[in-house]
Amino acid sequence: MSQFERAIIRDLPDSYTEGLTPGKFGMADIDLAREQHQKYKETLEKLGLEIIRLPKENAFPDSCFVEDPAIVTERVAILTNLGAPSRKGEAALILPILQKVYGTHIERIEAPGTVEGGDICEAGNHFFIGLSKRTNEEGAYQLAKILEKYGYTSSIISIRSFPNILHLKTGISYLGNKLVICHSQIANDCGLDDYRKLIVKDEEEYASNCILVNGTVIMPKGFDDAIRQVKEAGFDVIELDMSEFMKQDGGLSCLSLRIPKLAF
Ligand code: CIR
Repeated sequence: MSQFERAIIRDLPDSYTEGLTPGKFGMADIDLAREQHQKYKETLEKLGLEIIRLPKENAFPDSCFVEDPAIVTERVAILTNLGAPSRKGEAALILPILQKVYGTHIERIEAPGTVEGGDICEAGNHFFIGLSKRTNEEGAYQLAKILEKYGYTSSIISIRSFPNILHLKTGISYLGNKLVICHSQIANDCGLDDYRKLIVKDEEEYASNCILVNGTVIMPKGFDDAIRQVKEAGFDVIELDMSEFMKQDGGLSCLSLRIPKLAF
């Protein structure tokens, strides 16, 4: 799925800077973050997506990272059970819009299973499920079963030995036609043996998180070698300044749920 019709986004809460972060890149500037979020929204619109914009939720500092409470596909939406205690309530917040878009075509990850959407990398009809500090074995098992029920395949990639990588998609993105862009650490995973790889330099690891939207790859600005590689692979690239999301450990994929044409 790289053709999308709609995207769900959520406005940044006033509490944005209180969200979870290792704090390696300093304190985020919320006004600048809101400007960057606006440009992100405009870019998705420019690429043909209708934006479903949800209001800010100040009680949940990380709630603008809407990718984590749900996984959306053309056949089903899956409500996750987030692994981070401060984010658990975000699933209930996203449910009403999923019900509006997907009707009854919704499945759920149940405790003690935990899954965060950032750990799930869609690659056509296959899904890589990342085992991380936020996604556990039980959650991965439940998700694999749900995906199978809807005709998808899945496999596991563990990122637990890579402390810099929060979610699987922090370290890998799928660009279609069996091509991924990823960290050098993840590139060695045998689950990726059948895939072509663009490997980002260690100092550009943040650029492993990018999104292919209707033929164009949106990438974080300032990661020149990664951007060059993606352009040389034949893609149009739009660069966005993501500095204030990087400070909160978020990337391009986390800021939206991108919905393809539904198959039902
Ligand atoms: C968190 O740690 O949960 C947020 N500060 C960042 C979430 C980023 N989401 C993602 O990579 N899918």
